[in-house]
Amino acid sequence: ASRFNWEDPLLFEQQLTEEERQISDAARAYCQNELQPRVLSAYREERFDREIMNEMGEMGLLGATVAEEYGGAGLSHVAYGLIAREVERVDSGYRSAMSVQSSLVMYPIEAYGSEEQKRKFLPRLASGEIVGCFGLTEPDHGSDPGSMITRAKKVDGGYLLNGQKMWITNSPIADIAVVWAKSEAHEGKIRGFIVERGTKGFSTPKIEGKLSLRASITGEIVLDEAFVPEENLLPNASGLAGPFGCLNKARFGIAWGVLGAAEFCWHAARQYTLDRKQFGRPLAANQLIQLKLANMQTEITLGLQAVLQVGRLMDSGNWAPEMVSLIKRNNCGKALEIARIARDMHGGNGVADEFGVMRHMVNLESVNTYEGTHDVHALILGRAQTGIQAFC
Ligand code: TGC
Ligand code: FAD
Repeated sequence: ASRFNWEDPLLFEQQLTEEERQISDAARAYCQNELQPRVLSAYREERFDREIMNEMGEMGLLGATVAEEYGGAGLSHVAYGLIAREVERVDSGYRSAMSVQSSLVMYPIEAYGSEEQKRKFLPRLASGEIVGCFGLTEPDHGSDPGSMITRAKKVDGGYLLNGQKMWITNSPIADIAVVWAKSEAHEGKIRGFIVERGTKGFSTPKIEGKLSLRASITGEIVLDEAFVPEENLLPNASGLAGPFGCLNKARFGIAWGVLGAAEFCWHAARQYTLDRKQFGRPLAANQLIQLKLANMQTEITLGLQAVLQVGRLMDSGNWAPEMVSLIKRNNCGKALEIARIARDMHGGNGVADEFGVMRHMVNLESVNTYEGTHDVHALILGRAQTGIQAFC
């Protein structure tokens, strides 16, 4: 029998532990049985079903790497990546909701928070009882968050926050927001604040009309003299390294996730071109079609080897942020290209939402932009190999 498996050419599955395979299978079953049937109408209606967070919580998919004593699953980075891949096989928007909760809200509270903050927020975030969001980007400061305007002013018992955050995943439904602001009391350094829903002067208007990630909810965060008590300041993060520490984790998950979206598109293109006949034979009988399928197979296979290697390095503590830039950038770019080609291979049907490929394609436009654009990650890698900073 041939050792070659077209779906898994370099035997990725064999490189996983038994536990990792079980986690991946359980995540896949939930995503295919519970998320896949909802996504078409959610996308059409630009709707995020809030109960998905509770379901993911029940499945242990929120805060996969967070310690069990705080309600997390205490899993490896590889396991977190495998979960992201399964969620994003259905939709990048659902993976966004999961990533933000896990990497951008639970992670900073676990890594930078006080013991009280961890006990107060993490178990409820892990179960999906409460939802969080992460406010770094501002209307005028996206790629360059270090120039943010949002300020924290020291007052009796806490801080008054003023400013605006833009393009914030989950913000309209969030119960808490991890907001990054320059704090006057800390020499103007960037600090993280947990802002709770119900705070006077804190509002989260929804951004309407997205043509991408329509099954994910996105909004602003408006802070108008919003009072945050001293106990909601994250004590152990100061400077841009605070938010970037969270972004490393989220970008890592994205690098895995987009491969799930790409695999969906590849498999769909393969099946479609096997089934559809033109000129009296299957489309898949044409050299041009087979070349495209071979390219998809190759890029996804190499991408999986890369994320697995970075995951193992993260789990053993031997990683660097530039490795994450490399896989985030390349996998997003390749996944987007694969989705565009898969859309093309579906012909007219490719523009119908029922086929899923164009939904993935337009979703991946956002994923290629958020968490550091494709080009910003090139500049991070360019700096690391030349020693010259090109972006300012
Ligand atoms: P730079 O001088 O490079 O660094 C400033 C300080 O930060 C530290 N640092 C890092 N620490 C840990 N991990 C990293 N990856 C780090 N990168 C930088 C650095 O050591 C330094 O620390 P210190 O102590 O010396 O002050 O800062 P810069 O302002 O020159 O940075 C430029 C650049 C382009 C690298 C950076 O600003 C960047 O990455 N921009 C992209 C912004 C971004 O990714 N935004 C994401 C917003 S969140 C989001 O999109 C969520 S979408 C979620 C979803 O729905 O899934
Ligand atoms: P800009 O920084 O204005 O970039 C515009 C273009 O210029 C890009 O092509 C970029 O690569 C290029 N560019 C920028 N600087 C340079 C340079 N120096 N040299 C060459 N080219 C350059 N942010 C959050 O904080 N939290 C969230 O939860 C969140 N969720 C998001 C959800 C969605 C759906 C989207 C679309 C965005 C989200 N973001 C979030 C914001 C996201 O991180 C930013 O959009 C991203 O960092 C880019 O910033 P920008 O949009 O201001 O683009």
